[in-house]
Amino acid sequence: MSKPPILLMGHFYQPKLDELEKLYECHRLWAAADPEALFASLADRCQIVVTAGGRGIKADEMDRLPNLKLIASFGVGVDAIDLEHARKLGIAVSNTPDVLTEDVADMALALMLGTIRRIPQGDRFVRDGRWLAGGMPVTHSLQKRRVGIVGLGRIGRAIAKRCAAFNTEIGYFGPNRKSDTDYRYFSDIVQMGEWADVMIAACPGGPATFRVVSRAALEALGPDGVFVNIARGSVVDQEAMIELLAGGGLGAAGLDVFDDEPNVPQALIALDNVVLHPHQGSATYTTRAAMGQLVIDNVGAFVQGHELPTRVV
Ligand code: 8YV
Repeated sequence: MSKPPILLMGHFYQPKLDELEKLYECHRLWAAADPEALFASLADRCQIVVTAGGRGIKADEMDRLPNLKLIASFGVGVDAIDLEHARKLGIAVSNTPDVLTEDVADMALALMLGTIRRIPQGDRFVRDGRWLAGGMPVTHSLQKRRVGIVGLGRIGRAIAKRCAAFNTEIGYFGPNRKSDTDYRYFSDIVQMGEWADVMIAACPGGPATFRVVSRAALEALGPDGVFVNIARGSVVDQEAMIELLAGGGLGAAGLDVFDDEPNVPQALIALDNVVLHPHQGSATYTTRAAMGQLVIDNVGAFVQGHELPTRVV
């Protein structure tokens, strides 16, 4: 039996990509000498696209594959996929939730602690030999601070659980109050900024959360405030954030995600009060393998006519 064709639009965890390539006739868009010709050659027979969270798939790309029936994405966030268009065309979309929650939450805590206790700056201090001339300046503490989480979904809750172990008070902002927690709810992010010492963005990206962490929210967080982002660059007003960090209006930031990755503005790189990380929240062997397996499972379920294990649309 011939292998079903798949258009691979974004690279993902190599060992699982290798497995997928053994099972299907895979075409790597990023390696194609002529991407247009590849789309054209697959147009009448390709039902499956596998993409990565950051790459997604645009409406016009879906249009070029008139037989497309499944978009299996490697990642929980589906903000780079035009979901409305997929819905309209009756194309199913799957993602990789749950398996990455704990690692992403760990990354939020690592960034929060690393930013407040200035761990990378300390590393540079030792490497540069500056310790020999005297001790590193003292830092702020996380103890007894207030942490406001933007988005109390799966990842937000995993972050809150960890924050509780660090003796912090926990609040959250989101569209709805959750009936099953006692964490302090804010329906207004600026009010949460006024209350919080640390704000952690953990909400999905996309139009509903675009720039939800506004200039006003960051100003409310204030000169001693710390902003952590493990969500998407789009959820924060990056320009305002850089201005406030540079001018002392915001204390510090720990960032795993950015607008227009992997292009990080020089103005942000130049700052000493930021910890920067190259979108690695889910990037551990175990989690990436589990995410890749979910992609394979969703594709397999589609081919066999079964319900998708993690369907979004
Ligand atoms: C991945 C992510 O890095 O799951 C997500 O939404 O942002 C990350 O886990 C990304 O999707 C891989 O492309």
